[in-house]
Amino acid sequence: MADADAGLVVRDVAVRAVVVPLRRPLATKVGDFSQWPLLLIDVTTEQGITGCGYLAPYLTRATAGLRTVLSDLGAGLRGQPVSPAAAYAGARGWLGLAGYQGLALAAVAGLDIALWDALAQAAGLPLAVLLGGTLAPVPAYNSNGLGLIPPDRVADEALELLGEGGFTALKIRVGRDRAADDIVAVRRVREAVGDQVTLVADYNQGLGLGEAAERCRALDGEGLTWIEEPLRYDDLDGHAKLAADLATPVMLGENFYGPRAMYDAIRSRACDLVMPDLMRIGGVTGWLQAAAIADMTGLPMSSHLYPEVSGHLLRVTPTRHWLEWQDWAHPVLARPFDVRAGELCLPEVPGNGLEWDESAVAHYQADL
Ligand code: SMN
Ligand code: MG
Repeated sequence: MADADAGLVVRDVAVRAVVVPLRRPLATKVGDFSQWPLLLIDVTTEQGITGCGYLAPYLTRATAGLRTVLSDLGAGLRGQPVSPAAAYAGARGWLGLAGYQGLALAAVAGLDIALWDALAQAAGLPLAVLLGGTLAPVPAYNSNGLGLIPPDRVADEALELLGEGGFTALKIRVGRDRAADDIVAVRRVREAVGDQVTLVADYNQGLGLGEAAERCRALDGEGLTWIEEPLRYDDLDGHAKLAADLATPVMLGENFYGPRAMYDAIRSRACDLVMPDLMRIGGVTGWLQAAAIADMTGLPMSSHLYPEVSGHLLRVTPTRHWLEWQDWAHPVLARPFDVRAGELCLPEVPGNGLEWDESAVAHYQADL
């Protein structure tokens, strides 16, 4: 059995760009989003199985660079056995020279997601099951709205968001020009949804340390389950000061570039909770390493974006906490995932369950 593998050999890697509209444009402290660029990644194999994944680089102008790295790394996979571990390790060598974070790691993640999908399809198992878990539903909060809108509109939007899938949890963006408006917004949402609903607040890195202490303290008594990214994401010392000062847990994670960055943040006591982003943490392989770190250090772990694949991964995350639900890729999915009673339902199909709606892909195709 020397060198036995899954019996799949990579034929090619295709990357296509689409830009889809957001049903509900989202204003945040890091930017306003009305459309969402996606890179769709297809790893074809000699055996006829195609592994799929997508990356969401936020900005159309970030897309071309990522696409170039994906194509470069993808070319190196041609003729190789489908082995995410080998591809990840191989990329590490290259990244040691090109830089381990940013677009390079994102590209590694995109290929890793598609390679794991191919493996799971070849095994005839849903990804969560291949990884040793089950398809039990995953508790989710609705993150599809409650951007930086005027406080007099938040109550109606909060109720709408709860109704979109029987949700019991929501995220509200904060960081309005006037601190008092954030408090009013949070209180109006709370009044509208009642005490039983879980509410989390996201500053999207919008504050400086001085004002953060004051503004986070002012929100500390509002019954929030977490306060997310009050400061620039890499200000670990600043976050550690806030985390020590606040009763509300501080959440970081969507900007952890690789599992080691998460480990560093935890060791710095910069956060009480973690929520890696599938792209930035390094795909399925990076996520699994991060999940082990969260387990060893005892931190609850949630997801950021990528609800479809993250849903599978949360099933095998020992300290699983919340799935962040956004339906932003739905316009190009042949089988959008469902949320019922506030839980993500993982489809009973082999692989990660991503499948492109080809006519929609043609419609939204973008020359990026
Ligand atoms: C977020 C995600 C994607 C775009 C803008 C803002 C946000 C989150 O930080 O956590 O959902
Ligand atoms: Mg966030």
